[in-house]
Amino acid sequence: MLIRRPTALPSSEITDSAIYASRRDFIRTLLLGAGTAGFGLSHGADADDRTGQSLGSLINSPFSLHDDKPTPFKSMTSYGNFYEFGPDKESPAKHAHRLRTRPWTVTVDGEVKAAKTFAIEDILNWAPLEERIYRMRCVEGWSAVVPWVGFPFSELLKRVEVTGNAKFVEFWSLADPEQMPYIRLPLLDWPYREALRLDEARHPLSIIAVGMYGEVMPKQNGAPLRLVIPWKYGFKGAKSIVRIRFVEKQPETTWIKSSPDEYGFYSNVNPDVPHKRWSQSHERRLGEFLKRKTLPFNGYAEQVAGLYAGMDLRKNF
Ligand SMILES: Nc1nc2c(c(=O)[nH]1)N[C@H]1C(S)=C(S)[C@@H](COP(=O)(O)O)O[C@H]1N2
Ligand SMILES: [Mo]
Repeated sequence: MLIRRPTALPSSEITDSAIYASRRDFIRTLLLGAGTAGFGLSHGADADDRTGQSLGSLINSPFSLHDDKPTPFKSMTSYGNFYEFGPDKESPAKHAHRLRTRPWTVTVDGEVKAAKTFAIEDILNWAPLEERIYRMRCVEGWSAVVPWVGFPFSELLKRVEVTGNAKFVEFWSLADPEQMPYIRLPLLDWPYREALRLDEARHPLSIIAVGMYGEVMPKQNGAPLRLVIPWKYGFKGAKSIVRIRFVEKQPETTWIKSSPDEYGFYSNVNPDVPHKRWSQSHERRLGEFLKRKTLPFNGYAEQVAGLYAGMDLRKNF
């Protein structure tokens, strides 16, 4: 997500987006003071922090892409968004070491017959872990190819009984000011919350990721478990999830609450629908120089376009 301070304008990141005309944005950027950095060039202090914890043998997923080469591990761990650890792209790598990932539980409640709380150790045994090489596209214009490790979200649905009222599912991230220093600032409406329509969550491409590059998830990427929805902008993938709630009505999410005219509920990657402040037609892969064309549904149209049949994707952006 992009919250930009005025001095950061000469961004090598997304030239198209370096327009922030409205007074409201200006004030917001002053308040929030986010910075930007060159693509794949700058690395946080703790950048080379492989977790070194293997996840054992992994199943190769038929959903993996093999045409693009994965983004270097170091780029994926040193450049990213995790506002609980600060608004700069380098903040997560600097501060996420403060996150404690054990003990860790995930509570599943809302429109379920009985609420349940699962320990991470059990979740890791739900299903054989798969390697899923996915494209990822951030709403701000950068992209990556990431070998995630995880299992389909639908594994959860085998373990809770959702009621007939459940139409949407919310994902809540941890919000602990002791571990996450920026929770004390009103950068966003904490805890970070995202949501999907239930049929989107059930889609076989939707995964809960517990690792990447064959290893336990680095803290800055959302340890110990996060959501990955490859056809949507990256912000839909809530990190460090502690609560999953099934609900009847379309929920309010963190970014929509922060800026409803800029971030939509669906946020399917769409090169034809610009963000309010910049084009979405192209993207820059982390570690690369030339931009490439952004693909509808981030290249997953064949698999997911049917979920949105008959919907106006400009209105439902
Ligand atoms: N809890 C939480 N989850 C989050 C974010 C965040 O700030 N907090 N940022 C989102 C955004 S904007 C992006 S692009 C991705 C980045 O994931 P990555 O750092 O693994 O690339 O995480 C998403 N999940
Ligand atoms: Mo993002």
